[in-house]
Parts: sequence; structure tokens; C-alpha cells
Amino acid sequence: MQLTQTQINEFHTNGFLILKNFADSHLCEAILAKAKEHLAAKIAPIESEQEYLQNGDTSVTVRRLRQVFGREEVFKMWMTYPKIHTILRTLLNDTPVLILAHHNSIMTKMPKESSRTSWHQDARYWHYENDNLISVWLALDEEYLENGLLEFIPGSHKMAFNKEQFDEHSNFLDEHPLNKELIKTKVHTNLSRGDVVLFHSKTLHHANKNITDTPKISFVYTTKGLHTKPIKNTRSDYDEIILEEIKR
Ligand SMILES: O=C(O)CCC(=O)C(=O)O
Repeated sequence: MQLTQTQINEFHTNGFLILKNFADSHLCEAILAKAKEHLAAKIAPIESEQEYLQNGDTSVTVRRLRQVFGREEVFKMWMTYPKIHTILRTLLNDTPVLILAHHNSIMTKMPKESSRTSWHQDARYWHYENDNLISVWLALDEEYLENGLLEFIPGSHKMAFNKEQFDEHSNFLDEHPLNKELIKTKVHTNLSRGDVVLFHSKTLHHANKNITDTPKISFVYTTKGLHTKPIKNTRSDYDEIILEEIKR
């Protein structure tokens, strides 16, 4: 599938692009069913709400199922979905490569126990020679503000910020005067099963906690251009898969 020039411009201007009704709904249902099994059994590796919040609470609410690529065939099918290859190649202007070090995850927002994710750029914890990385977010069901939909700040991937605009965890501070003005420009689009959001590694985004009674379960993985190399001996220096090389 090819993007239109308008979609390409939209991605480069805003730092994100929404592809409505992109993934096959049967595949989404199959992914969701498997994700629910892994979540119910809390199959490792996971990221828990408690470790994310660093609040000393020893109970475990799954926030993210990590390293999902090798867990189930349907997860692998989505992460190597041929329909997206040309799109990623166009936006990355390079051969798309799946990185298994980061994201590679099922992201959840559990009712009541979920936390807000503060404004941040994904590149904050990643170690590459440049920022030519794009994350692929898949809605497996309805996503809207009340259950923790992602919101984005258009154009933020191209902006220069001061160190003072972030806290010690590289969260973009809500209350900093410069940030407050910028945060007013945030946008969101409700998502349905099969909708995809592609977003640049430096695009500021956040998501509120889920205040509904139903879990929100989404899939997120990250790709990079072949020429974007990880810095040696960092946690980004890990397994990668050139997407065109996948044979099924
Ligand atoms: O759903 C969330 O809380 C945010 C997830 C996120 O920001 C990410 O995976 O990069």
C-alpha cells in the first residue's frame, strides 16, 4: 500500500499519521484473544504499573507485555504485516527494520489500576545514531480519552527544547510555562479496532489513565531505517529484523 503525498506531508509536518481501518479485524481479534491470555497469566517479561510508578507497592498490575515478537504467531504476523512495509520505507526513506529492543509490546490500561503516561518523546531512553525511528500503534478495540487514548503535540518532533522543560526521567513537565502553552496545541483522534497510528520517535505524546470499567489493550512496536545504527553496548544494541527479509 502506498501513501498519498498529502499523508506523507502530514506525517513529516505533524510527526504522526493515522491510518484508519488498516489492519484486518480478524487478525486484531486473534491478537486480542492471545494478549488476554498472556495478561491473565502475567507471562513475563512484563512492565508493571508498580515498577513504572516506583511507589514501593509490591502488587503487580501489568502495564505492558514486553518482548512479544516471539510469543505468538499472530503477534509476529502483525509485526511483519506486508501491507505496512512500503509505507514505512517511504516515511523512513530507508529500508524498514523492526527493532526488538524497544516497545515490541502489548500496552494496556487497566481500569482503575492504570496510570497516566506523562508527556514524553520515545527517543528519551533509546540510543541510536539519529532519530529516524517510527512507532506503529495498533488499536485492538475502541480507544478514546476516557480509556487512555494517546494525544500528540503536532510538530513537536522538530522542536528544540531546553533541559529545564523535562524532569529527571525526561518527562516533559506539565507545569513549565513554555510547556503549558505548547500542551494547549495537543490533538487526539478516537481510534477503532484496526486503526494504526505511526509516530516519530521525537513526537511528544501522553495518555491519561483509564477511568472506564474495561481494559484498553493496544499493540505497539518500533521500526527504524536500516542506516540508523544503535550505539554499541547500550540496551538499543539488540536484535533487529529487516522487514523485507521476512518470508511467510
Ligand atoms: O498508553 C500509554 O500510556 C502510552 C504509551 C506510550 O507512550 C508508548 O508506548 O510510547
